[in-house]
Amino acid sequence: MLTLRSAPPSPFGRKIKIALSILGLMDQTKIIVADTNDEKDSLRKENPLGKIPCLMDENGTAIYDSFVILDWLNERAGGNRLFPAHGPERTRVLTLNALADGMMDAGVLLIYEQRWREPAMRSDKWTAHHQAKIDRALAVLEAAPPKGPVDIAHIAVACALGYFDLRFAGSWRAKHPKLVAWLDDFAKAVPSFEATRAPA
Ligand SMILES: N[C@@H](CCC(=O)N[C@@H](CS)C(=O)NCC(=O)O)C(=O)O
Repeated sequence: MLTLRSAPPSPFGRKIKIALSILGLMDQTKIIVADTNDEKDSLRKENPLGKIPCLMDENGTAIYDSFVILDWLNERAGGNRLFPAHGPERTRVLTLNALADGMMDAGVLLIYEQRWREPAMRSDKWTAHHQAKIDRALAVLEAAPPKGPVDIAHIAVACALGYFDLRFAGSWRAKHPKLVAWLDDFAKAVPSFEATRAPA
């Protein structure tokens, strides 16, 4: 069995769960919820960075971060399933995936600003800096939502938007109607998106 350490709200972990489902590998995977705030959680031994997702293969070897896990799963499923093996299309898909991962990173940092810093230490400037990354990325995606068959970038964009729904009350929706429609279509085409929605 594979073991996935993750937690329901994690957008990076959600990408892995959706990929496992698409690749037909969910039956081979045990999911153990991790608490990144708990220093006694074995996660910090599995991934010294203390981050989720972290996947353990059958030998107990830890694989992280989310892109490396997806690359490993893609290989295990025979390759060429989540992203093209080579060429300009591979670069395009992986760049779009990086854009979506960056949106998630910025969103997670905004949440951590609230979670980890005392109110007096919080920086409006720093918050605006990260919010601007999200806003620019959303504008790019609204102008050109992901096209074609579901790939790693589609999964990542959907998980980023799902995270903004969960943590920021869907405030991205009002100004991005094409992305809203795109996410609806994605949810219909990929049932594991709904199945992996974190409770609010
Ligand atoms: N680059 C990492 C980012 C993962 C990440 O930021 N995970 C968050 C949860 S969504 C986490 O583990 N945070 C705990 C911490 O940073 O200590 C990946 O792609 O897997």
